[in-house]
Amino acid sequence: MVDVDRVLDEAGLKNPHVREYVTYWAGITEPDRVEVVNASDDARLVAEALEAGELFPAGEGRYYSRSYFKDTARSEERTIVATSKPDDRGVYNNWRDAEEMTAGQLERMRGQSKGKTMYVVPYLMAPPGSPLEQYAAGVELTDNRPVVLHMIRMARVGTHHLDDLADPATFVRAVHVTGDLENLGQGTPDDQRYFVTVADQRTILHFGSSYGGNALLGKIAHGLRQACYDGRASGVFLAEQFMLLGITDKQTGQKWHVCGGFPSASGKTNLAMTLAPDAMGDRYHVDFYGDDIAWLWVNQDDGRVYGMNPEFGVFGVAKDTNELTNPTALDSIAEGSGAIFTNVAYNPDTHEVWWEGRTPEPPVDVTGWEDWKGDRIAERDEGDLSPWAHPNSRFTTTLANVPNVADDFEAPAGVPIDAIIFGGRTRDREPLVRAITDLAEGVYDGLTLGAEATFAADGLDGQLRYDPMSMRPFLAYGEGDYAAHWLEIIGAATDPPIFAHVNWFQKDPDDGHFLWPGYRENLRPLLWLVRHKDGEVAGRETPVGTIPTLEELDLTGLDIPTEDLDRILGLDLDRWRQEMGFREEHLQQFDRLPEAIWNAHRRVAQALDEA
Ligand code: GTP
Ligand code: SPV
Ligand code: MN
Repeated sequence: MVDVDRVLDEAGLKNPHVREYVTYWAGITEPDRVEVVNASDDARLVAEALEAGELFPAGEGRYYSRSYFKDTARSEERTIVATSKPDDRGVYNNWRDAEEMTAGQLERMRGQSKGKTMYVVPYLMAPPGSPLEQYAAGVELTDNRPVVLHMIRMARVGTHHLDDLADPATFVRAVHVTGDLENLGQGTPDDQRYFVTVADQRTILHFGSSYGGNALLGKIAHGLRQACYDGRASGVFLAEQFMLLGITDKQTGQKWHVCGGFPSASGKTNLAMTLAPDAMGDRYHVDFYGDDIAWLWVNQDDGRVYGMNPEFGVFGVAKDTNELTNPTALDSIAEGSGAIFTNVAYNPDTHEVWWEGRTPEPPVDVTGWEDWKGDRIAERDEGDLSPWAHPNSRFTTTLANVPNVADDFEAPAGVPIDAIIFGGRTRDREPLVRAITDLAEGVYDGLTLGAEATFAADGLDGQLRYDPMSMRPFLAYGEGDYAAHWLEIIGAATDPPIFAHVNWFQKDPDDGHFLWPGYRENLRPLLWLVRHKDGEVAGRETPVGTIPTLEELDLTGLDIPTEDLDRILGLDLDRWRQEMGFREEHLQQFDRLPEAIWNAHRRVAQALDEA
C-alpha cells in the first residue's frame, strides 16, 4: 500500500477534503505510487514520458503521441449524466440514476491502477479571481502520464489553486482510470467503458480511455457538462461549447466581443484563431480568447453579459490546418511551443509530423513515415488510400502560444459580450448571417441549431442532426429547463447581446463549390453584425431575422460571383417552411419547453407563411 499521507504531506496538500478524496480513491484503484502534480513538473514528466515511449520528439520542444487505435474520440453513447433526480433526464444527456452508476464505476475501477502511478492533478477552470472561481476548482486523479501532460497545457494546474477555496469541500472530484484498453470491447455489445458525470455530487468517474474529452476531465467533463449543471443549480451562469473573440476598430478604438457555438468539428477553432484583419485594409484587429468553451453570466453593475474561457489551452483539430486556412494555429504549435500532436502521421527518423491538408499532397519521400497507427507508409498495400492521420487527430497547445491571444485573456472579470452567434454546416437554406434581436427568438434559434450529417446519403432531404446551442453531447439536464435557464440568465441583462445565425458552408447545388470563401473572410459578416447592433447598418428584415444588403457587407478584395452572393444573402422560403415542420417535431421532444420558445416558433412560422 502507498503511504498516501506521506505523499500529500510532502506536497504540502493540507485540505482535509482533498486528502480524504485521494486516500479513498487510492484504496479503490490501488496504484503502486501516488504523485502530486504542479505545472512546474512539466519538463520532468515530459522527459519521463519520452523515456517510457509514451511521447516521441517532434522537433525542438514539441512532442508526438498516439492513442490506442480504438480510442480516438469521445464516445457519446458511453457518456452518462447521473443524478438522484429523475427530472434531470433529457433527450440527449443519457440520464441514469447516480447510485447505480457510481456503484458500477467503483467495481470497474477497482484495482485497475495496479502497477501504475496515480497522479493527483489540482486544477482551476477559470482565470484566478474570476467571479465564477467557486465553480472552477477540481482535482483530477489519473493513472496516465500523457493525460497529465495534456492537463498541464489545457488547464491551470497546481496545488496553490486549492489553497484559498471559499469552501474547502467545494471542488470537482474527477477520477480517470485508463483501464486495459486492449480488452474493453470498444464498440461491441460487451463494451466496458463508461464516462459518468455524477452531476449533483460534482463527481466525474471516467473509465476506459486515455483520449481527449474522455480523459482530460477539466475540459469537457468539468468545463462543459458539470458546469452546465452547476450553472443552473446556482442560477448564476451558463457553460457553453462556444468560441470567444474580440474585434477592435483601430480607427475608432471601439472593441466588440463575439462568442458562439458551432457543433463539434464545425469551425470554432478556425473562427476564433484565424480571422484576417489584414484582408480589410488593416483597419481591424482580432483577438483570440477561446475556441471551445465559454462561461457566461450577467454583471449586475452594467447589466451586460460577460464571458470568459475557462480553459488554459487549445485542443484543436489538425486536419486541414495549413498556412492558408489557419496560419495562427501553425504559429501556436511552432518549435519551442511545448505542443503535443496526437494521432497525426509521424516520421521517427526526421521527427516531422503531417496530417491531411497540412500540404496539398503528402510527403513525396515516404521513407520513415508512419501513419497514425504506427504502420509504415512504405509498406502499405498498393491502392491503400486510408488517411495518414486520424480524421480527429489534434494538437494541444497553451493559449499563451496563440500569437493573437488577447492581452486581457486572463481578466478575472471576463469581457462584455456584444453578440452570440450560432452556426452549423448547412449546404442550403441558411444565409451567410441573419441577426436576431428578440431574446426568445435568439434562444429558439440556438435550440434549433443543427449540422448536416457529413456522409453522402444522409441529409438529402435537408434534415439536420439538431444540436441545441452545440451542446447536445454536453447537456447535463433536460432541454426545456435548459431553455428556461437561458431565458433567465440572458433575460437579466439590461444591455443584452444581439443573437445571430451564421453559415459558412452553403454550396452551389450544381457543382458543389462553397459559395462563401469562409475561414479568414468570416470577419466580414461579423463586422456587419456588430455594426447592425450599434444601429449603423439596417439590413433587410425577413421572417427569420435581419440579413445584410449587398451594399452593407464589406467585400473589398473578394471576387465572388453575383449569383453566389444572391444565394447566400437570399432566402429559400420553401425550404424554410419545410424546416419549420422538422423543428416542430424536434422541439416536441422536450419536456417543460417554455411557452416563450413555442411563441417564437409560431411567430417565425406565421411570418414565413405570410411571406
Ligand atoms: P471541436 O474542437 O471538435 O469542437 O471543433 P471546432 O468547432 O473547433 O472545429 P474546427 O475549427 O477545428 O473545424 C473543423 C473543420 O471545419 C476543419 O477541417 C476546418 O478546416 C473546417 N472549417 C472551419 N472553418 C471553415 C470555413 O469557414 N469554411 C469551410 N469550408 N471549412 C471550414
Ligand atoms: C469536441 O469534441 O467538441 C472537442 C474535442 O472539443 S474533445 O475534447 O475530445 O471532446
Ligand atoms: Mn469542442
